[in-house]
Amino acid sequence: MPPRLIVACGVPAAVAARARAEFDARIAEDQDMTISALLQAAGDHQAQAVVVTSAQKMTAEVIGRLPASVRIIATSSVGYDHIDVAAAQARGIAATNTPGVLTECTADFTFLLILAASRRAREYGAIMQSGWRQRYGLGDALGLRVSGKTLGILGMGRIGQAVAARARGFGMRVLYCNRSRLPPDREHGAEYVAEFRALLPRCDILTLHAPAGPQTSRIMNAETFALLPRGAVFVNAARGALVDEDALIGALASGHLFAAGLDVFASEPDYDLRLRDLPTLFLAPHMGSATIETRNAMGFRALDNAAAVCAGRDPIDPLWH
Ligand code: 8YV
Repeated sequence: MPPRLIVACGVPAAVAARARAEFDARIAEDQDMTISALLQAAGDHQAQAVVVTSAQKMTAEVIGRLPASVRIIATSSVGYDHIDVAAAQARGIAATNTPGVLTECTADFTFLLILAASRRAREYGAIMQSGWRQRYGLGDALGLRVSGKTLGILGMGRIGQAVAARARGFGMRVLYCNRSRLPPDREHGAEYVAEFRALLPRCDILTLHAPAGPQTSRIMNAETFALLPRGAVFVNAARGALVDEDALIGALASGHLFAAGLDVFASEPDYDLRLRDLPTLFLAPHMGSATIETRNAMGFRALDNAAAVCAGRDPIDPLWH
């Protein structure tokens, strides 16, 4: 008998096809299942494995209501702040994520945000949408040069390192802040700055790649934005919980920040619409990993984890040991 699986989130067709071929699978149609639909489906199907996305909050309460048949929660994401891992462990339910497979596309997207914010992509797009028709003088609507600038990276995990590698191609000087210094072969020529507050005044551009959690909650706030030099560019493709959005709005509205690029928000999808009204803020709807190749790889990796645990093997990407 193939293992019983719930895919509670919308996945690419290739991932759904593989889930159907290798599991006795129930799969969310176009939309992610609500938590109550997920619990209902898991109970009805006596699921052994549940695949979720970061939009589905697997709190201790939700995990406590999963049927006893469930042996693994496999999230199709690298971030796992939406899963109460201790609660899963307490019930002996494996929890896994998908590290590695989304590193390159998320780093690419970070550069999209850096370039779009610095080079005023949102404003130029709006000008073209409205028909253009009026020449700009050589001194009008100017952006900021990216190449050769100093880039600060908070969080030098896989994605931070991939951003640092790309920054070298732009001739940038890279500084990073991380819980600990990396071995030199993984630093990509970047300079370690142990103190976040010491890093900030040195950044022309700051990008966040740290996980959400108590230590990073609203790490960008009125005080830390003020420590960036006037005219800095700020980018976040990690988690919205790292940013006090009131403080970001203030820093953009006052002109302290030249521009910003956000792929993630404190509240998703119902993000704070005041952000929409800031022309120097380039916005994307949490799409850092959203390429055909990467979303397939993430889904396949979640299925690999589910298959391993259902077959009695260790998970490939365990979140607890
Ligand atoms: C996903 C992400 O798009 O991996 C993560 O942590 O935030 C993104 O890659 C999102 O979580 C959907 O699962």
